[in-house]
Amino acid sequence: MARATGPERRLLAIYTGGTIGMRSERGVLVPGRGLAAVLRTLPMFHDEGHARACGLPEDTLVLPPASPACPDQRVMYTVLECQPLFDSSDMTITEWVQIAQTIERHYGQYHGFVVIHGTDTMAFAASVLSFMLENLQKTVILTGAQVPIHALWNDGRENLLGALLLAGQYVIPEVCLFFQNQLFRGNRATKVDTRRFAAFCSPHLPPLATVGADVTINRELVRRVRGQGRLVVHSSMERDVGLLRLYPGIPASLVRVFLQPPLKGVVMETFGSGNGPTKPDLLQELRAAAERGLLIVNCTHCLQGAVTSDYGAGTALAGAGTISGSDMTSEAALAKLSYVLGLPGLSLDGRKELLARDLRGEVTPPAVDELRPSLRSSTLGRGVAQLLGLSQGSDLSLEDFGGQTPLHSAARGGQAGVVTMLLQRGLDVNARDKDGLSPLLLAVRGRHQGAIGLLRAAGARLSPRELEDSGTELCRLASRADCEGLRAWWQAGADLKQPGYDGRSALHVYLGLHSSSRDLPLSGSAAWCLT
Ligand code: ASN
Repeated sequence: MARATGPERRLLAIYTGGTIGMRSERGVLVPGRGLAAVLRTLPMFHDEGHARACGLPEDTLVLPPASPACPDQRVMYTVLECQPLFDSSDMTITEWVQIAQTIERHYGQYHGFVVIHGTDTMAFAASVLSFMLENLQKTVILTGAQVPIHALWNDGRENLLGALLLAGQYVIPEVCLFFQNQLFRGNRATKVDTRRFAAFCSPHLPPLATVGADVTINRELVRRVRGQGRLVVHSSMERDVGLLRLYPGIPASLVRVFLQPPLKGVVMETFGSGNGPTKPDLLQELRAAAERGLLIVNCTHCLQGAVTSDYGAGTALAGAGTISGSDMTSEAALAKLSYVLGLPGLSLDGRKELLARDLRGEVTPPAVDELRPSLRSSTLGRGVAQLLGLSQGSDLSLEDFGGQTPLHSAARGGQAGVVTMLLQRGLDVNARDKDGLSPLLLAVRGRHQGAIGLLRAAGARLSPRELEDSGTELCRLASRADCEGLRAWWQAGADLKQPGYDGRSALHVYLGLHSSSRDLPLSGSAAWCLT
């Protein structure tokens, strides 16, 4: 994840409908045309003077500068109004495929994409788009509103402006959903309120970013682009998928009817941690459907928590051939089914295997020991156990599913003693996990001076990629006079004079806020580095 560079960022805003642009007709809200014309009249959405001075084309809007210090950094955007516009209750896979194809057609022309969408099915849309868009290297943000943008008191302006600013200023290569100052991973979000402006939540993953006086990006949560593969749009999503919510006493005959062909996959919402009735006739219907090849994914109807194998009433469903949906939202599970069933040439087992895997960050992968019983429970625990001789002869450089070694865990936890032992055992001090992160970076984030010192003494170096964003991070720390944070970076070898995204170094930022460098609350090495 990087802060976008360059003075001009170009976005495409795809307006599909939803409350944000709705008008009241005969007492009810219906989709309204002409959103771009409305935005043009609102100074927060369009700087007419700048547009004239630059001779921007008629269809291009430009935001005022986000920071007065950088008047040349502008987010320009074009609103593409779909025809027809929808209340999102009418959106289907067909419309979402069209959105994905629109992004594909314009992928080279724009730095990022905002999809303006109704909120009712926005979590479905974001989930489907996350699977359709493979190798995404640009930011895609869905947003909308609970109240139309024309209303005096509304959430549409804030939501749309936030989405444009985030997509324009940051490269977050995911399909995201922005609402009420929070940027969620799209396939982790769900709508939880019909009226409140905080309409969405993400029960199993914290926001990727939050917007207040500052923008805080949770970098460690943002998925990394793997390789340089070009964007692939999977348009062949399976439409014959369904959602069945169990309720106490649901008759087996009803389940039988629901599971009939042409249905090829179903998300079954179950009780609690994935439990359901254990009536033999109902289990028999599920078993028969699974045996003819219907994919049945078990998702809990609870907002929080995952499907487990704690209860007989849950294992009975697994025994009937259902697949655990773990902590996926039903929206994500349905989209994933549609995607997996749409992939050509896979065996039934191949599809089941894909359903169980984390493909787009939609599910929390099972703990290492659940999948590899021979390994100890956590990376750190494993490393320590091995050091204590509990598993003599095993490989200390074993990685977990994120590619992290025991040294990563020890560094993240600031366990100086364990770091020392692991280094003595010859673990690679510069090992990178699947996101390219080293133990040293994790120690810096945790501000563990002891661990940083040990790792540095053993030859640890921050990679150019890890340093990529450090200028901006250092400026942020300097703006808060965060001596401890700056010292951790300095100790790890970062150049504190490195410019941030707007060309200013941590020192510039600090001096801009405090009249004299003599006021620096930074002591010792960090102060020396800045001055
Ligand atoms: N019914 C509207 C829609 O989903 C709700 C909204 O956008 N707030 O299009």
